Amino acid sequence: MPTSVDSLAAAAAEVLRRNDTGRFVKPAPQVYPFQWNWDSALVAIGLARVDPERGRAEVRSLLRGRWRDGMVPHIVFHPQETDYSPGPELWGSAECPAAPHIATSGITQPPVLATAVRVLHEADPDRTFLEEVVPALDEWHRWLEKERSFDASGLVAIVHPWESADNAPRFDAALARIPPRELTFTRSDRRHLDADERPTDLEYGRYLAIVDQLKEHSYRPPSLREAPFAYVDLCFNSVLAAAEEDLAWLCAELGEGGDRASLAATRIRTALETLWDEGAASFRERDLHGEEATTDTVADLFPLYAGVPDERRALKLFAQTLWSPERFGPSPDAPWPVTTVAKSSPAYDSLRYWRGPVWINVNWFLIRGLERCNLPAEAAELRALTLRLVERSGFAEYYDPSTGAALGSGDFSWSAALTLDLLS
Ligand code: 2M8
Repeated sequence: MPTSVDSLAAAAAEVLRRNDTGRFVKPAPQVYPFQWNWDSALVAIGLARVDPERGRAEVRSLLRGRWRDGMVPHIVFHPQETDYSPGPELWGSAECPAAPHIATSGITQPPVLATAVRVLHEADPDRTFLEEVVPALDEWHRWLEKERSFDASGLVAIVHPWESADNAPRFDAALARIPPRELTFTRSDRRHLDADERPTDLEYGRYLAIVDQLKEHSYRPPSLREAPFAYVDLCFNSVLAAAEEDLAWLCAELGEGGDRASLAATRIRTALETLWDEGAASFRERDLHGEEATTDTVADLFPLYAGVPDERRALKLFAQTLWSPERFGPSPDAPWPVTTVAKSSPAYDSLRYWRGPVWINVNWFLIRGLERCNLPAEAAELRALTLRLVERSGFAEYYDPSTGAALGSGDFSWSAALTLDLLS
């Protein structure tokens, strides 16, 4: 494993080169052979540090999968790869009126893209590129406003766990209401990864049942109340608030009014502020269909990333929640932060995917959030531990908080990309 900053950066850049299909950077060498939405945006943020032109190509490539109504899909099935199930056949996007020519999924993912475009522009200004992509970013954000808001607060709902950290226990109660459908294919993740580190078949059956129901309406449910799953995810909303601000910034660069984006950002941030829970020292999210949401997942801390808490709340959230040894922070038996589920939660599992392990993208969002909320020393501490983890165990998809061992896929693109950003 590389030990110096230079060799760590070189190894990270090499992972991105190896995962580059020529058309897009795949999230991982084998497990994820297509183009995923927030993976590509995070990859572009890393590429901004080493090869901005390639970063711009990544953004263009993702936007090729854009739907006519503005949605940027969660997966673009560029045709040359097939070793992934469920693949394009599950979604049948060709049957949907708004779909593009290229096969895609019918749902979206956290909108990090405007932030990636801003990072690219700050690293290597390119006005022509902004003129090309800013209208598409604006349309996507407008689509979210139109299709996914459910009241005047500006908050939006996701309609499938795949639109966020899919297997997180915060979705368990909502998912329990969905009768699973039978799996009629062999899961490709099982060919590459240990079953203990991935969602169960029962969860997959429910994910597929939601897709079946959404597909009946070409993935545009008549209303969120009628969608089988509708959840006000704090990760998604915080990413959107920051992305709207970044979009407003990009519009200003172009000399255009970014008023809609800037107003949207303020509205979402104000709404997030009201979700603060003083007793829990964190934010609280909710299931739109009224079930009690499972709390104590790392999404509760995401409003930090959007700069929502004032200094007092941010400090309290850090001391009592993010860095608390019983909850998300380092402890003698689990020294690697930040866990994706609080260790005190009965749902905590140090091995399984989004149900406990440490993720580099989550740490990256929180580091930016701590910086933004005026906690630079705390941000530096988390950054140092994150880089130490990567140095020790490589660019894994996720990590065991107790041992620091690599879990999921190796050579994971966003872990490499965000390492480049953290080093810069
Ligand atoms: C994971 O999701 C896919 C389904 O979309 C899967 O489990 O096969 C999630 O971690 C998701 O957030 C991520 O974008 C994707 C690719 O890395 O993998």
